[in-house]
Amino acid sequence: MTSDSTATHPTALREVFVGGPFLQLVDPKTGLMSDSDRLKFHRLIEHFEQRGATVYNAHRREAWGAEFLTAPEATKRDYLEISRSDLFIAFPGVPASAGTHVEIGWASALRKPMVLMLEKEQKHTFLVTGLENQANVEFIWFADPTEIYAHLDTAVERVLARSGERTTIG
Ligand code: 5HM
Repeated sequence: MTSDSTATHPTALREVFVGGPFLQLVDPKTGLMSDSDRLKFHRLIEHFEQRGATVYNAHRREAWGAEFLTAPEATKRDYLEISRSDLFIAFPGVPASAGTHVEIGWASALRKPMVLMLEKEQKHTFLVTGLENQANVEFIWFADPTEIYAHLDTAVERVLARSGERTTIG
């Protein structure tokens, strides 16, 4: 018998950054994201927090639209949080989220293990779908966000196992 809490989750994840479309999901009338969009991020955040990780996520930090930071403050915090994270995970978004694509560029250059969740049968930019040979990334393709969870832990394990290996970017 072992008291090692990592026994059931062999990979220790300390800090995780969760990114994805934000501005386009904020309803101009209410100034807030819808409940279903919040739930999509909330479930992902919870998944990693239940595994003991500290999760950085702007949507929650900025109260789902109610407490937007200034652009310079959000940019600074996101860059610092991605820099310190062991894992970057994001929805690039359909339509593409401009901010998330900037973050994917940062995470690639910082050589962060990345998991990107892409929507099946939708258009995604070549510079994301072509990232596989350039950066440490796993893609999860989904039609419905609930499908993500069957593949998530395996994708995370794979990128973490490869971290430290040389990639073209960085
Ligand atoms: O361009 P868009 O809003 O979709 O960019 C979303 C990404 O930018 C998120 O992953 C989030 O980390 C960051 N972001 C932020 O931190 C975006 C906005 C609004 O554009 C914000 N804070 N207020």
